[in-house]
Amino acid sequence: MFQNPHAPRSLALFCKVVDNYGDIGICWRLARQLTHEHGVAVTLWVDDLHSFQRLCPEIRTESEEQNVAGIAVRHWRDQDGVFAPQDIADIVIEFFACDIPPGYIEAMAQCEPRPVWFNLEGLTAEEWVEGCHTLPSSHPQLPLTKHFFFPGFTPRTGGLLHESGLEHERAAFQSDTAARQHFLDGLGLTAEERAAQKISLFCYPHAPVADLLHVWQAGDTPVCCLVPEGVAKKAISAFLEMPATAGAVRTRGALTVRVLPFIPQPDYDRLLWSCDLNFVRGEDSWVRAQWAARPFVWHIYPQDENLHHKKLKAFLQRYAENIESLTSLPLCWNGAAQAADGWSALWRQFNADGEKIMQRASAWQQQMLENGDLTSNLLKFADALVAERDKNQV
Ligand code: TRH
Repeated sequence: MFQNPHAPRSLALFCKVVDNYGDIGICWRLARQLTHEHGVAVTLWVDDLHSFQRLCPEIRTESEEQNVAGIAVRHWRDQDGVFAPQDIADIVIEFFACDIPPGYIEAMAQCEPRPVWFNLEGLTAEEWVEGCHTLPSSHPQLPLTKHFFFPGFTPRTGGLLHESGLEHERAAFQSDTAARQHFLDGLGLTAEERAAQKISLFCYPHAPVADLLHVWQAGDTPVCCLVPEGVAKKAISAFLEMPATAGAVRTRGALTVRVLPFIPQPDYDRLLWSCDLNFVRGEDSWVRAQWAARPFVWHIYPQDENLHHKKLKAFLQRYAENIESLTSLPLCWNGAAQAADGWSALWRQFNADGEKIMQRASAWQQQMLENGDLTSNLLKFADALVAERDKNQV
């Protein structure tokens, strides 16, 4: 097949939205970075345009094909059987082992040279990841090899998604009082709320939110809790004594709870950068909280047989060092331990360790930067596979 040597590399990224926003959140971030920083021609195949639109309001949910921010977005439904070798990208990524259309795979096998094929896996701090990162897996019938690519926290993994300008943007924003005030004003915060201890709250419905709200309400320090619409609905509307819709706000005791609209991804970063503490969940908001270099508490996505508790502990083992409250509060938040002395004592200790926790957040962020960013690491690995493939063909 004739290939124009000057044409940009093409890449197809397949995303199935299993649940919530993390799947498309991560794929959209990866697609933008590949396009904007590496000049790759990306086609993002996604099966749920409605979830996508919440993160990226430009998405038209009725469009089968659209171009957004330089990325070809295709609605992935039942397109099997319609692919030819010329439709196949140079690099193919299936996200979280989603099964890409069999017709696409068959067309991949007919390409000469064959594309590089990755399964981009989910993030975990467990040690086995290092042994599985970049492992090949041969297709049982076709002459194709897929490689596993694991994000991670060590140099022997693929690292974490991190845009090249992110560090500069974050530092500029965090040192610019006027920019922060402008941003928080735009979210409707009053001067009192801006001056309070600001805590963003993003978690799954089973988190013990009511316990924490109670502690903050009864505390001496003014706390402003910023919660996206739809999150912890039951506990939040009970506190507000009204539906937890965007714009709803109420102060009781030392605590003000304010419901925010779901904001675009870049603004969500700014929210994390503006807060003193961030409760985050899943995968993408968890990683963004780490890049914010601010204290955070992770609510892990629940799995059968409490498998997620193992993953949570693996992360805390790397992250918490010897700061006990940095382990005990997240364990209780995730139901992996009991708050034996109550939430008030847990919170008091977490606050008392504030300075150490802040320093740890910065040190960890610096350490993670040293692993390189996932997108560049993935392309480097793709280049190495292509070089090996071409050498074998000579
Ligand atoms: O939404 P999540 O729970 O997503 C996922 C999925 O459940 C997925 O199936 C699972 O595999 C994964 O978690 C572990 O949490 P996450 O990963 O943090 O994704 C949320 C995305 O939404 C992230 O990209 C940040 C973005 N976001 C905004 O853009 N604006 C907002 O206002 C908020 C609250 C989040």
